[in-house]
Amino acid sequence: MLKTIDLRSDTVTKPSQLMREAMMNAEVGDDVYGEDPTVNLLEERAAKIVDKEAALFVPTGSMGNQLAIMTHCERGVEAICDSLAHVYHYEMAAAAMFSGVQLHPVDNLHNDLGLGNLKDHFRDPQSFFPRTRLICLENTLNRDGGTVMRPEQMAAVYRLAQEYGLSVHLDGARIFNAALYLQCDVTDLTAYADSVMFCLSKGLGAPVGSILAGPKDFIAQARRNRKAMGGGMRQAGILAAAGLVALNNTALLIHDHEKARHLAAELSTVPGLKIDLGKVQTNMVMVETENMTAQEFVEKLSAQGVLVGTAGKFTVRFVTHLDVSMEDIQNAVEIIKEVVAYKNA
Ligand code: TLP
Repeated sequence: MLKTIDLRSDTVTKPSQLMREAMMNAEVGDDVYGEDPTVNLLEERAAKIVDKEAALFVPTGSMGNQLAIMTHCERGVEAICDSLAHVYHYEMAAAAMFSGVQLHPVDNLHNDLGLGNLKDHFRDPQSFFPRTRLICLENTLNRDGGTVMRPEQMAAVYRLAQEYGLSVHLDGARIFNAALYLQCDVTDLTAYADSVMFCLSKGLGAPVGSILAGPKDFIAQARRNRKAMGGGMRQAGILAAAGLVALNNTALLIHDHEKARHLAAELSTVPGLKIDLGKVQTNMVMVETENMTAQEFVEKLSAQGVLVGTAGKFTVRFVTHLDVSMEDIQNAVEIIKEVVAYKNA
């Protein structure tokens, strides 16, 4: 039987045996009363890892980002983000829906090109413009193919934000991938944001869960907002236990990066496919299709057991993770070559 090779996202991993055992044995309590020892331990450890005063366990990365926006901003203000940002493209306009916040996308915010113009996007408070209140960064930048933002770039944004009295939130869903690529400590990146969200349920392999970290009073308010959003979980230690195991998986991400590099190198030689190898920095590969649409390519691969996702009309996204081996990647490469050769013939 055809073995499915699922490269749609690093969210598809299934919890390891170790995680399942940790979940089964977790000590739990009612977290809404602050009485779940496993959640408390996860929040304490997570805060330390990103060097923030406090942390909050949330069900999803989206909720973490949205709580950050809700907690940093009053209604009717603007939050600046990269025009490729997850908060802008993939969170169902939640900032508008739940926080009354308008997102203000800026091209190339993540590289030196956009950084030079960032100040021009801050609104003049003397006019009828909405007030600028927050800058959301994303590292790695998903829609750009998992590219990293260097600490110097983050520092430049942070300095400017401080100068203008703005807050900075970091969507660090894959911040450990960024730190690994940059060969720096994760705190060298999180230092340049007031709040940070990171995901346990992506490359780190937990079934559920993300962390929002920041100053104590900010997290206290975010905790109230989480409850208002229906995210106050009870015996959530069952899930936090998997999160604690996931925190030990950061060193494994190196294999995901190797697999992505291998996949990209192989596919870059295939006529009909185009890859910017310079952007293959972490666990994603963006492939441009020349002779068919992304949707057609996805369907043809899916029929052969290789699952991938579209990221544009002619762009397909491949994501490596814990549950695909180098052998799976090699098998996927052979299948892709056949599918493309058939189409080119
Ligand atoms: N990203 C998912 C999809 O939503 C696109 C994926 O498969 O990559 N920030 C970033 C940078 C993300 O990539 C994601 C998930 C989130 C936030 C949201 O996390 P969840 O899915 O837990 O809400």
